[in-house]
Amino acid sequence: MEFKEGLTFDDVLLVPKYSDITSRSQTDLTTKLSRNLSINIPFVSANMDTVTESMMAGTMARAGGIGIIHRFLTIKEQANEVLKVKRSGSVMIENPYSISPDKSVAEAIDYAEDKEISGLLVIDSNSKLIGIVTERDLLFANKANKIQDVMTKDVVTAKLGVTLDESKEILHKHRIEKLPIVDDSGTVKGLITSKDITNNADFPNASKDKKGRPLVGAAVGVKGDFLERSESLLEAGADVLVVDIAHGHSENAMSTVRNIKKAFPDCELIAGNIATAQGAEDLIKAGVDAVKVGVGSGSICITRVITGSGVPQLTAVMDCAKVGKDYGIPIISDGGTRTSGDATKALAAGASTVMVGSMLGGTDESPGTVLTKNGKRFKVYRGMASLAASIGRKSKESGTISLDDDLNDYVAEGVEAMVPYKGTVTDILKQLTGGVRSGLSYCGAHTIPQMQENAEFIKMSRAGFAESQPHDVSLM
Ligand code: RVP
Repeated sequence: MEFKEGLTFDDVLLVPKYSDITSRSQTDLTTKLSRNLSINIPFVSANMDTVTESMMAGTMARAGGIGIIHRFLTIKEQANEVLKVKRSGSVMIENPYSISPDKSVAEAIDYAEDKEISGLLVIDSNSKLIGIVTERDLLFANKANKIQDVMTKDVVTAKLGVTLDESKEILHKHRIEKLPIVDDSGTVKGLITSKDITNNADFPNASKDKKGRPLVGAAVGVKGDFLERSESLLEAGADVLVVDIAHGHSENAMSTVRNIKKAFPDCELIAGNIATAQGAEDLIKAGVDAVKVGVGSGSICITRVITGSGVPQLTAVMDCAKVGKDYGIPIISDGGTRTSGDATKALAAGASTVMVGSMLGGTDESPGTVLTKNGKRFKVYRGMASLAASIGRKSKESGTISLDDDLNDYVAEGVEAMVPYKGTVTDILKQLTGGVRSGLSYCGAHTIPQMQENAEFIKMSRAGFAESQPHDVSLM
């Protein structure tokens, strides 16, 4: 039996090369997420229930990356999360939420809360615009009142084809925040909001689809409802689906990929996780548009402890990237990224993007509440194969968890943990992308593909690793 050597991020450094870069802004982080989809920074937020729902995905896309909505939601809930991302930040919302005039104020408040929006268009039975209700109209209104009694009736509208500049002028002139777009017969065709216009200007690097809407991905499993789920997610506008299974080099994963591709040939499809060249090749042959690499590298993952299986992340990425390059299929390094240096090493080793969990958990945009313990603030961050995540899933499926359920039957491959509360993910992404841009410069590269050509790794000893950390000083 042969032993193969496996290395990970802390085993190596990138050898500095001559660089003509004088400013980080001369570097370009545009990269391929999958065969037909590009993003503007190489970061993807993990499809985990303590990392990515619509808030995280929207922020990731605004910053130039992408988020993958996790799959531990009902199909309707998950599709709704996709829809929320799609509707945030597009210049014109195509099917704005509306309500009929005979509904009550209470119903309008519930509906707006459910959709996380601040106003509703009021339309008659022929879809003609007859009013608008915003937070201001609803705030102190009697909840039993009808919408027609509280709505604003004289609505300022614009015609289909109105330009962005014209819309801004109208919004400013009338001191309003929402501009419904109607056709000649007064039928609603869209909605432009001041928030979306500002978003568009504030986030020039955002990852967008052809219609100018934020990019978003969503995960599906390999059992049960995956085709129905895929259909709903694609209908809601998901730009890419991710077949999510711990052991992606399996018949389960391959057949799921083939079935999704057969049912939805145009669907951009990522699958994983795998950690070997053969795993990558088999998924590529099954039809994927990108391969997600990482077995046991995640911060909350104990697969290697429980099963003894896995490949150190850097070697896994290098092996898979060789195959990816042969087939023209991008590789996503998933798990074990703790610093921008780790991300740079993964990219230099051949990954096109890096999926991140723990670094993005604990932020304002990650699901869950902030907890205080011993005066410090935290958020829960847990493995999707942890006991807590499994209990969460069970109680979601059956509405409750019974004391008779034998939890000892569940062999967890993940742990539940807490990560420090970190504020907004936007700041974290600034640090991550800034670090990677500098990393490119140290490799004498302006782009990620150039860095992959130029990169030279040097293996280091324990002493080399110790020297790489702050040492012989007291940290403040
Ligand atoms: P990290 O960024 O190191 O926190 O790793 C995140 C990754 O860990 C996820 O994208 C996923 O591949 C993996 N993961 C998630 N849950 C579990 C588990 O319970 N074992 N592992």
